[in-house]
Amino acid sequence: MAEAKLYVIPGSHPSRTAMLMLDRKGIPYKRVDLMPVISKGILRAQRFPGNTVPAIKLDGKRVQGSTEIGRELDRIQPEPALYPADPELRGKVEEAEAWGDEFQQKPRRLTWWAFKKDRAPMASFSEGARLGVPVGFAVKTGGPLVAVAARLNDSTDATVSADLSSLRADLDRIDAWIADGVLGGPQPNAADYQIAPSLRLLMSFDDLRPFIEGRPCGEMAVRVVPEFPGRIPPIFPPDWLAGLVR
Ligand SMILES: N[C@@H](CCC(=O)N[C@@H](CS)C(=O)NCC(=O)O)C(=O)O
Repeated sequence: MAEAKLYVIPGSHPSRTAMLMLDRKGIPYKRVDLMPVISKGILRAQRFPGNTVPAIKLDGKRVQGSTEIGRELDRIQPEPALYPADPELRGKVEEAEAWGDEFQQKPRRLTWWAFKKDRAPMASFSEGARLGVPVGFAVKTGGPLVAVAARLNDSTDATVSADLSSLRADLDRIDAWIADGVLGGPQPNAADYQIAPSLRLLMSFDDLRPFIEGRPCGEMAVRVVPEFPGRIPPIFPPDWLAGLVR
């Protein structure tokens, strides 16, 4: 197989999904780190159909989107399988995966809101990345880029406070899937790889980690994604977190 080329943004949770699935398959790949927002033009120039990461060139084929990449990996190399063979369980895993693909937007929106308030923690997400410019410089000059990303992701006080109010219900749902054996099995499936990086990104918030790490979903996230860069010191108004307190 020709070498795969994976386009990512440092700290991007669906990019981590793609990396984990490639690692699981044992498919070697070259990682190309892109700067957020600027990534859009580069992906277009590389003739990808959309403008988001993860995007991969695999045997000359361009595939974009973490879910689509999972399906393509299983197609070109069926073992180890990312989806269960049992049709009923596969249906449930696909349902959890599709939900996880939507759920991604919540940690994304929260993160851009936080970076709009304080760009300093951005540097911690670039651990191990090769951006082509010094990370400190990128953070220092990144104000306009963060403003655009926050606007594109609708990261406002209203959306972010609402996201936090409904987060406990999201965690309950993930825990229920774990209790049902849809998620959190001995070998991660495509839905584990989809949802765990979102949880890890949420856990990079000092404000949110205590509400996740003691739960089955927190344990699953750390097991599936042992390493995830980034740390965001307390930033949310305490009353926005009230819904998370049991
Ligand atoms: N649901 C898609 C979403 C991909 C997505 O929105 N990726 C973000 C990074 S997490 C992106 O490329 N954003 C463009 C930007 O930040 O400029 C997937 O799983 O691939």
